Amino acid sequence: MKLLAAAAMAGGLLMAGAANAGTLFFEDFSGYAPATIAHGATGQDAATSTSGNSITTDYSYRVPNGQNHYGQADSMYDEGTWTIATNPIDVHDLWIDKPGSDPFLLLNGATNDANPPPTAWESQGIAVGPGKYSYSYDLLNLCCNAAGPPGTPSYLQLWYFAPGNPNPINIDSVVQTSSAANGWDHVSGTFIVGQPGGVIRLGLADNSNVASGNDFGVDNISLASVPEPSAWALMILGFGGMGALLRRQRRAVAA
Ligand SMILES: [Ca+2]
Ligand SMILES: [Ca+2]
Repeated sequence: MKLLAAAAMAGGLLMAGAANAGTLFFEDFSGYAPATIAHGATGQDAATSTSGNSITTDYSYRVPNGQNHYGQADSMYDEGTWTIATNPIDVHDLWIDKPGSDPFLLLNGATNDANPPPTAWESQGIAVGPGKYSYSYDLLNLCCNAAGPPGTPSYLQLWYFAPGNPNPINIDSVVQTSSAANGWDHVSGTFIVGQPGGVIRLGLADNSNVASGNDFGVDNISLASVPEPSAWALMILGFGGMGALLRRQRRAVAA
């Protein structure tokens, strides 16, 4: 019976370990209604989706309604603008024509080279404990403007805020040098949150101050916890305990 109790406890620990390993945040930009987003607001825009996720940004919102030429009210020719749409050419006639029905975040990177640069996208607060986390997102080059410098590098920065620290902590930097707009790049990595954990926010900025070639599509932003080695050790011990119990039971039946 003692062994049974030990196996049950190991099983419980196994369950706890599995529950900790999971997605904490996911944004696919499918739950936002353009009509509810303040139109033309300059800086500090905010929007909430039906999923409960929210966006804050220093960029200015544009309605994805097909006005895609310079001088039209809702085109994204202005630097530092954002929208959620399914086809980039609907808001900028030099951007790629990518017919589809999956909405994603479109950013015309700001040329403001303030340090830190203006926030292009930032999530709501996400409560976390200390530990290791993984993130990933999909990145699409919307450009390229034939009049821009060939191969202009563009940078997107992902960051988080640690408790009590007003300064963003950078967790990745992505450089895009492609002058041809093609498929999605999948970007991923891990980072550590120290004691005592707290509330973090994920964000994106454009670190390039060149107007042509800093235009991005972003989708499927994800944050997940990564089990610690100690958690894995407990899970392996749990499997070992279950194995020992099964072996003992088999011997008991044979006898
Ligand atoms: Ca999407
Ligand atoms: Ca641009």
